[in-house]
Amino acid sequence: MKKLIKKKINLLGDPSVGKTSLTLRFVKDIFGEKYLKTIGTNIYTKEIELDEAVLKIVIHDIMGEKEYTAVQKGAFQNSNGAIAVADVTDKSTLYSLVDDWLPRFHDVAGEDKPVALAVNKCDLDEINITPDMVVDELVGNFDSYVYTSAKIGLYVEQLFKDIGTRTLSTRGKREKEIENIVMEQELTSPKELVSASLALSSEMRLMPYEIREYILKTSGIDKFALEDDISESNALYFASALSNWYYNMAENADEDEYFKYRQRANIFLKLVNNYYSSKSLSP
Ligand code: G3D
Ligand code: MG
Repeated sequence: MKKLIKKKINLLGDPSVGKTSLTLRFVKDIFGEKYLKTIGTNIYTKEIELDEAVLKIVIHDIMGEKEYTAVQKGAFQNSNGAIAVADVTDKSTLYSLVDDWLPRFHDVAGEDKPVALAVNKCDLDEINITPDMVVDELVGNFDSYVYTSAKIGLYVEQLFKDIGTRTLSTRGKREKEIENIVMEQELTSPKELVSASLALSSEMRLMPYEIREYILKTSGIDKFALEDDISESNALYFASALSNWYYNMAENADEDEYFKYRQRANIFLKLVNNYYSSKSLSP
């Protein structure tokens, strides 16, 4: 059975940009039906099926008043991410996100929480927010953007899926950099595979030192004398054992830690793949 992971998402933006319409399109696949103008906060949930888990997103659709109220502040607490909505016919709604909504959200929810920008009502002809303007505001403000229409149901599903999966990638910047460096290296010998695995595992603070030393020992590799004649089977055993350890941890982890462990397990599998493909390319 797939693991159920719950994440809280907020809708941000000025009145009438389409926050409630996007939410209702996504959750109930309806548009324009009579519903009460949002008073306070309305909460909806929907499950998204992913490869590795089922993601249950809890959507908080707040009242569109621009004034910073206690209700808004409360709604942002413990949030995992947000969808920021602008109205494509009205430039001011984009700048209001950058100037007001984002700082308020990050203040309460935390700087590291992802925000996806939806430029909504793209079914209308009056395009006053151009892609150039969006790109100018993008860096440092939004993690992604998409033009949506709640009315005709364009890119609404993708929007929620995008922010949902972004709430799951909690790896730090440094760890991503290390992963990129390691993945770009050619690993043509068993020794290089072991060295790369060691470098990665010491970067991943989730693995206790003793565990790594134990796996090294059982694969018959002495880290302090990384000789050139490490056998291929020992090196593969070591990298796979690290991966298996993380997989087992994931199975027993709570939902916050689950994805971290799965990501790490996958990195070691990628390393093994990298080794096989470098080897097949080298003369
Ligand atoms: P809000 O929750 O951000 O305040 P709403 O916004 O979802 O209540 O939408 C405000 C108005 O914009 C509604 O019109 C709604 O039908 C319209 N709207 C929302 N999304 C779209 C869209 O994608 N395309 C178009 N053309 N209109 C949209 P009314 O007339 O009810 O005020
Ligand atoms: Mg609303």
